This record gives sequence, C-alpha cells and structure tokens, in this order.
Amino acid sequence: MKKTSIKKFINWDVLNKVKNSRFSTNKDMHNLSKFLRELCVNMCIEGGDGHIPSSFSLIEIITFLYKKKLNINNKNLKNPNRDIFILSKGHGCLALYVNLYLKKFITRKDIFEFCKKDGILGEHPDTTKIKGVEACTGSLGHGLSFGAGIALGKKIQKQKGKVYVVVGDGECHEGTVWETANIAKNFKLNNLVYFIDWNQSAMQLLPHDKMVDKWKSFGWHTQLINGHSYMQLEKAIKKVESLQKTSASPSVIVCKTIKGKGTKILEGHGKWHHKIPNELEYTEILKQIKNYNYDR
Ligand SMILES: Cc1ncc(C[n+]2csc(CCOP(=O)(O)OP(=O)(O)O)c2C)c(N)n1
Ligand SMILES: [Mg+2]
Repeated sequence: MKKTSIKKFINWDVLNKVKNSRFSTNKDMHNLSKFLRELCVNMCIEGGDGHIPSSFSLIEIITFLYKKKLNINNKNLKNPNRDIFILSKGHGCLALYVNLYLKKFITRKDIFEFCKKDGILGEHPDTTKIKGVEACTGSLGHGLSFGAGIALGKKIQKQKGKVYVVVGDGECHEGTVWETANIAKNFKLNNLVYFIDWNQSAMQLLPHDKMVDKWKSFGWHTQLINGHSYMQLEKAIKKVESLQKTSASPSVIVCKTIKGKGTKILEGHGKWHHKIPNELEYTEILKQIKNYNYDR
C-alpha cells in the first residue's frame, strides 16, 4: 500500500495538547485511546511492520499507567525511588511507544522512523536505544522475572517506588512466569504489580483458563477486571495500594481484554496478529476506531 504519511494524518497540535493534560475524566481517557490507536495504525503503515491487535489489547492498561500512576518522567530516570514499568509482552510495543511519545521520551521523528533502518523504535522495545524503556523484551516470559528482581533490589536497598509489569497470557506458557510467581510471593514483594493481558488468544496456542485461580494458588492478591475500562483499572489499582499497606504479598490484576479491541475488523482474528492493512482495510480500521463506543 502507498504510504499514507502520518505527518498529514495526525493532528499533532491536538496531540501536543494532550501531552500535558492530566486527563481527569473517563471520557478524556477514552478519546485519548482512540487517538493513540490511530497513531499506532499509522506507524505500522509507515514502517511496514508491527503488531496492531496485540497493541490494542493492552493500550488502556499502559495508557492508564503512564497517565495516572507511574512517577516516571524523562528527568527522574536516575532517581532510585521512582516507579519502574516493564512491558513484558514486547510485541505490543506500539502502545508503549505512543505513551513514551506523550511523556516526551521519544520524538515525532522517532515515531516516523518506526521499524526503519536508522530509527530507534523496533518491532520490539530495545533498552539500549530508547530512553524510558527498562528492558529488552520480545522473547516472551522474561519481563516478569526481571521486574521481580528489581522489586527485590528495591526492598533490599529500602527504595520507594513500585514495579509494574504487563504480561501477555501467551507468555504465561513460559515456565519462568510460574517460577517468578513462587519467588515473588516468598520474597514478600508487595511492591510488585502484574497486569495480565488476558485476551485468550496467544496466537491460537493452548488456552489459559482459570488464570485467577492459578495466581491465587501461588498466594498472590488477585483481581479480575475489564482491561479496557479506565474506571475498573483505577478501582483495581486503588485496591492494590490499600493491600500494599497491610500485606506482604504481590498483586496481580487479571485484565479481560480483546485482541484488536476497538476495531471489529481486527478483534479476535488470528490472521491479523502480524499483518499490515492494505489501503481498503486501513480506511475501514480508522473509521471503526473513530466510531467505537468504549467500555466504561
Ligand atoms: C520465548 C518465545 N517463544 C515464542 C515466541 C513467538 N511468539 C510471538 S507472539 C506469541 C504469542 C504471544 O501470546 P500473547 O503473549 O498472549 O500475546 P497476544 O497474542 O495476546 O498479543 C508467540 C508465541 C516469542 N516471541 N518468544
Ligand atoms: Mg494473548
């Protein structure tokens, strides 16, 4: 397909305004989601690569964290008491990149160069190239243990800040995930919070049922929510924060999500996992994003 040029498509003035807004209302957050989804699609068209449905599955979780929770900015990276965010499901990184853009970690030029030879934004996030990315991920299953290690380091050094990790359900096929589940509980890592992007797709691999019970059996505090609802995300994190005051156990928020959420054309269709839209599909996807009614 002919490149659409995100330069023309994206209203950068609006985007610049949203960069600094606190986004207090739910409606604002959902409008932001639409805008970020459009940006992701355009980045894929420009770069000729990327995983759109995987990014749409977890975009509310990441946007919620960056807009409402994480005390991370491009001036405090050396502060040992800041929070840490790890996207373990590295192929969902478009959702991370658009948030790093809002937080001014990366520039518009970087966005244009997604998956291009001289660009810093690859198909999976690279900590050696991108400011604000804590870990190279893409090989599934490692972000959790990495996050648990940082959480343990914070405990030993009596540092503040929490560690938040977003994990795909397909990742939970990796044994390291369950080793970490056991270790984190035993080391009393209540400064660790996992979000599972439970879209039940995992590239049509084995399904992961009873996700909540599995984590519960390792002694974690568990919650099950709609991972596309900013209200439920907010409520869940408040509950985690209250538990952290009294309990030593780590927390997991199992988020029911839909792969490709926001566009019926993509939702739940396996063939879209790593596919770039043609011109007709591109137009339809953008139309659907605009008209979508989001979950409250
Ligand atoms: C260790 C490892 N094994 C296999 C793969 C290939 N792979 C890429 S994405 C994917 C499915 C991942 O499922 P999930 O985490 O649920 O992501 P989603 O399909 O929801 O985007 C697999 C198996 C990989 N990246 N790393
Ligand atoms: Mg999945």
